[in-house]
Amino acid sequence: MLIRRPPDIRESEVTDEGLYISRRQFIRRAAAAGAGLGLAATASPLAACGSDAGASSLAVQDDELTPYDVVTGYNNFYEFGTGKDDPAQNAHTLKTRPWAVTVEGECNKPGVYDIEDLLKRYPGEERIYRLRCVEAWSMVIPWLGFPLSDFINDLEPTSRARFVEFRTLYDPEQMPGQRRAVLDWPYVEGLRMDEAMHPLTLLSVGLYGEMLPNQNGAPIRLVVPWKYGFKSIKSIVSLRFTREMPRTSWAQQAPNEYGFYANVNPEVEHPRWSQARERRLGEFRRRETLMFNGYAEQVAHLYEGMDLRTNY
Ligand SMILES: Nc1nc2c(c(=O)[nH]1)N[C@H]1C(S)=C(S)[C@@H](COP(=O)(O)O)O[C@H]1N2
Ligand SMILES: [Mo]
Repeated sequence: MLIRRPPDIRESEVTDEGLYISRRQFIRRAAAAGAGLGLAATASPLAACGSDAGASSLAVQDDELTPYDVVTGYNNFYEFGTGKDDPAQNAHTLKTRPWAVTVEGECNKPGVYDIEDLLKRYPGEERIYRLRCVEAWSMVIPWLGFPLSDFINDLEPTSRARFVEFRTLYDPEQMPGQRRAVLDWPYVEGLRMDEAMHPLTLLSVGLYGEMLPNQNGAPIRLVVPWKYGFKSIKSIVSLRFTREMPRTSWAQQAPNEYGFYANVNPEVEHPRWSQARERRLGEFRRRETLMFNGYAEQVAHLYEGMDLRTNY
């Protein structure tokens, strides 16, 4: 079955209105797409989300869902350690309730937004996206979430807002990896306003029909499928509209290796390795990495006239 509830999640924990609706919609859409085929169902991104934004053009041959155990067992979440299996081992110390997202900066509706209210106000939908890590592996994940643009529209950014900055929780008690100065904590990411408003950009609250496991960024994280995975910041506690380009964690840590844009680009190599190919987790063969991770038709216009070699 596509819908999987890990045995340690009790029924009482999954009754959030938004997720309940998501799951129902997901089941209906999966059925409508004839996708009751189990984990190997062909994943045409957006095919299951009810969008009419050219779903068929988003399909990539042989895109199969990455198995649940890989999606939740092989992670980058340095707040819980730098090993790929550290987050699954250690992230149980993160308390995801109560949880709120603080909104600040250039907008008319700053404030503290409770996660329960967000889940009620923005019913989730299913989005199957490829996610490609800068370390040259990729996955195909059935996310549950809502467009970031839905939230931003309600926050009424002013005309001065040019960027959105996101922050992860900072709490070394809950996130023991923050006791080591691997990064300048908290983790910070950012998007230009038009990237944030793009219909592909998702605030995700779940995957595989369930609430997000802690290691995947519970209770709410960003998913920007045409950018390297590090842009998809986890466990978000604040969102700030700014005039200036945010100082993002990885661009600050290693500016010659990681830029603000971080668009997936097979033609621009990382200083220490090529970005031309990738390994889909669960497979052995190498795949060609696609421009904008295969979403060029949807997003290339955002970067018209920009030199993507210098704006990496
Ligand atoms: N707060 C935070 N967000 C983060 C990271 C992190 O270390 N801390 N790692 C990023 C990287 S490098 C990747 S590839 C993705 C991985 O997401 P996943 O584990 O859900 O596949 O999360 C991104 N978001
Ligand atoms: Mo990554």
